[in-house]
Amino acid sequence: MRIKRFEASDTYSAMAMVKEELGEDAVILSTRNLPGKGGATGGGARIEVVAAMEYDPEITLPPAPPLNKEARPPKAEGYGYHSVRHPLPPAAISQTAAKPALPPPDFESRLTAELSTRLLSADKATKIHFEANDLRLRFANFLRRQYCAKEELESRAGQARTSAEAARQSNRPDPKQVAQWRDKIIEQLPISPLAIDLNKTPTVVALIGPTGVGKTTTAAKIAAWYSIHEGLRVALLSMDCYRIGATDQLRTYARIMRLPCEIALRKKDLQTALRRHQDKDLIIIDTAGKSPYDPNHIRELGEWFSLTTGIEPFLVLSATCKKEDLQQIIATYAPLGIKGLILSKLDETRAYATLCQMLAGAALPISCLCTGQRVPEDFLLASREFLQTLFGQGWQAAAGELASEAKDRWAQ
Ligand SMILES: Nc1nc2c(ncn2[C@@H]2O[C@H](COP(=O)(O)OP(=O)(O)OP(=O)(O)O)[C@@H](O)[C@H]2O)c(=O)[nH]1
Ligand SMILES: [Mg+2]
Repeated sequence: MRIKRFEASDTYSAMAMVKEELGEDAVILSTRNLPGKGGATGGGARIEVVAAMEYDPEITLPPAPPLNKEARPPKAEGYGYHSVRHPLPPAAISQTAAKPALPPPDFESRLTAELSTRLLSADKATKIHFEANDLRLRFANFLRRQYCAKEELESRAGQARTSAEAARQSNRPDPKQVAQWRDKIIEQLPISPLAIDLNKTPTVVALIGPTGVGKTTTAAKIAAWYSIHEGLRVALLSMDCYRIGATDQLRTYARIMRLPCEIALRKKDLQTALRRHQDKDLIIIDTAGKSPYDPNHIRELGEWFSLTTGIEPFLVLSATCKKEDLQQIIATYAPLGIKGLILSKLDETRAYATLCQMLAGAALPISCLCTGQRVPEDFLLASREFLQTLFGQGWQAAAGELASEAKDRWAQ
């Protein structure tokens, strides 16, 4: 709002001055007669008109309204107070102000002090307009502060996000470096494919490990590999009298492959069966799966194996097992003198990195790899090339390799 005082010899002339200066929309705030030189009724009496213009489009509030002397707007004619500048309408704050500066913290107290001083010397009508404009100014200032605070918060949050992302990026190792580390680990994996010493017949291998890891299935796969593929004399032996139907499982495989199969329910049965198959190149013993936390399991297995020399225990580990559990399982079975590891269910996981790391740390040779449920197809003697593909490039690449290899292998 712009307020101005006009003085003329009569009302008509005063109104003409108002219209000329403030335009048709000017509002008359007050009129009064001013005493002339000869007193209130004497000659030379004048008319005073105070008029206001509601909105002056040429005048806008500066971004941060400072109250210091240098930044004050010019004085209006008349009563000697500032023509009050119109605060920016709320909508204009976000549209026109690119980024208004936040007013100084003591802005409002200074504004109040200054306006109070001026109000003391102003008349009633002027006081009302001062107060109205004071309110508008405060409101605009409040909106501006809210806007700035929101802007500031958003920009701080953005900066925090950017720096957190930068920190994450900088902590993340270079993928090329990761691949190099992985290749180094794979190179260092101890690999010793299951081998049958034909000079010392028979070779006796026992498959041990937790429940359901694939011991019986792997026993059948190994039997198939050496009897069908390598043409060796193979016998199967089950020590699993714990689970109903466990022996039937192995017997069924043996029947299909036309291999002898013995069931050892007591320790002396094991000795007798081993003696009976001295003419074989390979005897595969399937054992009962138990929890690695079963305190009697390892002791009992140790007692059975100790009766006969030359039994080579191979620990079957499921690739789906958690790293911590794998470490615990290896530690539990270690007292039996593990000859090698058989990794089963490699097809049932895609998370090979931790498995690979754990195997490198275990320092036990990897002897066989099982890649599915099919007997005999989903089996291969441990091969560094295959593990390089599987651990380095993932399952799809490894499965492609397996498919072409299995075709050649079992077509022979
Ligand atoms: N996907 C997949 N399944 C397998 C693999 N090896 C075995 N299995 C399956 O795992 C399940 C358990 O296999 P078993 O051979 O009975 O396991 P086990 O260790 O003898 O079990 P227990 O004698 O009960 O301790 C069966 O459904 C098998 O078909 C493998 O390499 N991949
Ligand atoms: Mg079994």
